[in-house]
Amino acid sequence: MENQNIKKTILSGVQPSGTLTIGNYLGALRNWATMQYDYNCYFCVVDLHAITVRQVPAELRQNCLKTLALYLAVGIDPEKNTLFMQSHVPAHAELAWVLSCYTMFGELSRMTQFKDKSAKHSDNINAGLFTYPVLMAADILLYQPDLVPVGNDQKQHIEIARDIANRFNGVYSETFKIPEPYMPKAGARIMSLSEPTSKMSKSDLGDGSVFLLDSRDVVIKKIKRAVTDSGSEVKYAEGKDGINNLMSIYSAFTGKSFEDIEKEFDGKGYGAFKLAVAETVADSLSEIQDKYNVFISDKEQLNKILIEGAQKASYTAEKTLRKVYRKVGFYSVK
Ligand code: AQP
Repeated sequence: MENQNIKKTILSGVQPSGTLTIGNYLGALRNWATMQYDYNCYFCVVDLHAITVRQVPAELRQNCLKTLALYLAVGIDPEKNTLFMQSHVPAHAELAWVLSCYTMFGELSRMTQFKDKSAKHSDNINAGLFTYPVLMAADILLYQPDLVPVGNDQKQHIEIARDIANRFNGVYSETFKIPEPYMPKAGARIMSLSEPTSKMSKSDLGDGSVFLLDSRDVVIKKIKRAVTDSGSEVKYAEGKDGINNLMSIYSAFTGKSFEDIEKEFDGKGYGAFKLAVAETVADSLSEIQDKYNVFISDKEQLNKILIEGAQKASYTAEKTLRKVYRKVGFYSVK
């Protein structure tokens, strides 16, 4: 029988701020699916984070369920893992407030995601966008995880979560476990196909992002149109951002090394390489989509998973929150 107590704990989540991309898949979800056998896992849909950028309510509601169905479609087993919606566990928002009092304005100002998103959404630079890393620290620390599997873009957020936890532990004695980031070897940072110096994002609705629910034709069209340089040699090299990105994608989906890819496409040019990448990605996505279609059509099952997940997550989260409230000196009648 599996013993949850001797397994290490991991926690991760994705924002339902659109349809997930192959960046979310390779940087996060795919790892979760392999880690679920060896770890005690909490995977959430971080809907509270999504409203830092204005969302259309009906679309957000849909995207929450679609994100859960995609978790299931990539093979994450709801029996083995705790799958839940962040807003269904109030302890996330409650701990975030406490932790915000142990987070410095200066350290939040240095977050690159805040700078990037403020530039992208200059008409809505809200306080939530600024305090996003505090909520993320609460998401993580509530479950006392050993590891947080994320793409490379989230490394800075894990570091600040560790700093906040260390600061709190320093003031009040050991309260939070200090988590380590866990990044995949291949696919930790997938770049936009149309702008290969920026990361691929689900909120980029142009041809730069390949979405997990894109049709085969759309995937092939987007990858064939991917921006590359004026050369023709398939080689991983500085300055060849577009080709480097396609090589990373191909490597992550096939398991082939860059050296093998260079040999495979020696003398064949960019056209043949792009087609091979496109077909490989389209084949993998069609497997995910077949499973997704089954899960998304059973709302009752999705709701059941969310209800049970929120109960399980709340049990652990409440335990940590009560400990924090006690340490900071809140009066309790229990
Ligand atoms: N391009 C990427 N390459 C590798 N990993 C990525 N991740 C996101 N983009 C890439 C990883 O996916 C997980 C979930 O991310 P998120 O949804 O919480 O937020 P994000 O990083 O801001 O993702 P997006 O797609 O860019 O969303 P929007 O457009 O809404 O901001 C994280 O583990 C992240 O590392």
